Amino acid sequence: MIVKSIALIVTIASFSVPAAALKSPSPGDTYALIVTGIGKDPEDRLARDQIVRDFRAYLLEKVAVRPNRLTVLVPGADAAGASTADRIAETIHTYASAMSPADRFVFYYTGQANVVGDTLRFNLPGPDVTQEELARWLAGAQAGTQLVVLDCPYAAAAAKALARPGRVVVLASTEKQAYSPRFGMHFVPALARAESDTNHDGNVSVLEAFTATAREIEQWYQQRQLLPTETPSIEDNSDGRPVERPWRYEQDGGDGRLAAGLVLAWVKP
Ligand SMILES: [Ca+2]
Ligand SMILES: [Ca+2]
Repeated sequence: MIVKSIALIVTIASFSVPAAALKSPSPGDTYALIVTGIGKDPEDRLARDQIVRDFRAYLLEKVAVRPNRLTVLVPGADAAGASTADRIAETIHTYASAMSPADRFVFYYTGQANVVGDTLRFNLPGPDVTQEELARWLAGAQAGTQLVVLDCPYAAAAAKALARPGRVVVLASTEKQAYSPRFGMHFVPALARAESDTNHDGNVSVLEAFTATAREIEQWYQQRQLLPTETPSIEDNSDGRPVERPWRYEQDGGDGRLAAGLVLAWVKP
């Protein structure tokens, strides 16, 4: 009886896939959590708010994430929408309990962070969250494809803690870089822009968006004759060591292959 019920549900589910999902590069569902940390600098805060708005719009409109599978947590919101440790843990737990290996999970952190010892701490309202706590919460997510973006200072300090098979970890700065990075201001628009599709296969992979971002950041600092205070990297082969030039994965044999295959949305419908 139970077996029959499950079979029926599976049959119904397979016939009720919405049109938007058929266009998705992934057969499963996408879940996403965007978290903004606290920031003291008003200009930086405005920039991060814009990144969050743009990434949210991209996920809803281009990736066709269902609204009940997308959560944005920000400082200063009411209890349910606040970026506290408890709400982050709860949201990941709620999504994780609904996920299957065919699904995808996107986690994006933008805001301040610091390092104590070797541990990255995300600066949030209330207690900070450590890299170990985040890794432990994310470990419950069964989604076979995961994208974790740490758009914060010292990001690469968390590479080892967050590395895991099937997970692309995008890091905006090295473990020594203390300044708030520009990363998301380039990466989020690059994901949504058709011109980022440099191999002309009709989609923008995470690697293509990252490559465009790394070049734009390099140019931004060069044009202002400033020494770059941020060097982004990717860890996606689960050894915990990120590389700064993942577009060379075929020559170098390091990270980049998984990011090259990770496409959140087609550029052309
Ligand atoms: Ca492409
Ligand atoms: Ca690696």
